[in-house]
Amino acid sequence: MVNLFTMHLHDAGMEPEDVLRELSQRLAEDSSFQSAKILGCMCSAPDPLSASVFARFLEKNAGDPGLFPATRELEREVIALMGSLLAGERAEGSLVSGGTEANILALWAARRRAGRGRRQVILPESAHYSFDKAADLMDLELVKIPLDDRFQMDARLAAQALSPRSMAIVGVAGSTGLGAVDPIEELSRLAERHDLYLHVDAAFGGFVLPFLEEAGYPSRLFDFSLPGVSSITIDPHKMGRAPIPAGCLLFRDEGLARFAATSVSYLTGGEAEQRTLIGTRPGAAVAAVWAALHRLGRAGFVRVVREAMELTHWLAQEIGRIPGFAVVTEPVMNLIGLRSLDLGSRELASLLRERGWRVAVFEDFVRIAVMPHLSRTKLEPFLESLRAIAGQKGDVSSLALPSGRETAIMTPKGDGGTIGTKKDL
Ligand code: 0PR
Repeated sequence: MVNLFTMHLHDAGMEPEDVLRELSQRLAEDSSFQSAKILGCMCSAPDPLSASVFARFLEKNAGDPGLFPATRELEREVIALMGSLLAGERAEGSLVSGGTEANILALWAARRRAGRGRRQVILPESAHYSFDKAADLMDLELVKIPLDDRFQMDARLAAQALSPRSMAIVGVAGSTGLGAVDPIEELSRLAERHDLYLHVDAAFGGFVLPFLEEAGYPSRLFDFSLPGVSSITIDPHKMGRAPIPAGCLLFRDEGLARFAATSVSYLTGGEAEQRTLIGTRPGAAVAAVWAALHRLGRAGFVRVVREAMELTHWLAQEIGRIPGFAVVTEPVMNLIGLRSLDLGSRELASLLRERGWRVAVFEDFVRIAVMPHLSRTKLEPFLESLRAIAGQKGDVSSLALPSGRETAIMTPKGDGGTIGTKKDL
């Protein structure tokens, strides 16, 4: 282990082969998607073409369209393509670093739209912690709405929570823990009725829901076909097969997108408008997403989703056969909440970790993200590990679940909020 306190730059600079040797040795200690031991992560090994495209266009800066107009053009196409997936023919937006940035940007636009005095955001308890960051940054008041027995935001309670201070509603289409989809149709009606900004976080679900029906599974309405939806987060670096970093925020139309704009006058090309939080952005990510979308095409994404869903249902069924284990709820997309009756989720995760498996840990369950780097052959040994753990712990057959819980153990301390009293707007 290097002593970080005494570290300093190498006097003469190292030889390239020494740099590479050391990096390969050291980074080999990380988990890899190839090992297929990563079970809890919403990212996957990217599409190989998309990855090589990223490496090829490293010097492009999507933050300076005057210098890189062709990159800007590609980005507009990528936005149009993703817009078309989400029924947003007039969608505008930007590629960003990921779901966190997209969600912060959405609430920033919502705040600018609302003007002074309206700072309250209604969102489900299952919302990703990026909204806590956004609230802290912008001094917003979050009102977290409990989930129903299907782990979806209770729309009736959301309606009751509205107040004259409300500025936005957030719905999740593919929750971080279980992939649950909030009742976006009802939220859309609420947003329209009360002139509220409605942001849909489909960071994960955005590349799953549009293909589910064609893949043979039921889907849900969550996109711009619902008139109240103002913006959508959809992350190419999750189910979109693109390398990290690639997130995306789409606005319904130009009018809404302008709430995220900052004008910059001195960049190459003169007066320009930026619609992102960060300035310098990887144009390589734009090219990589363009490559993934074109390479896979609709058929490719349907295949990815169909394979992931088949594997998910198979795994859920196999888990159900192991005494003492169960899935928290019937999978909606390719995420499984795995629960042990007699072990806490942390304990279960650490027993799995001892056997090499990496899962995400929530309060009541561990999450398995059935991503494209997994297959039946690769998951059989995982089931063996579960059977071994079940054998150690003895048989337990029934399962009682507290309803409506999807709380991440690591939820940061935000000032949260309580359900407001019903007030007419
Ligand atoms: N919205 C939802 C619904 C998410 O699940 C996530 C992250 C985000 C927004 C934020 O996305 P970024 O992390 O791209 O900013 N969901 C994953 C999670 O928290 C992120 C992740 C992915 C974490 C891979 C670890 C990992 O190895 O589980």
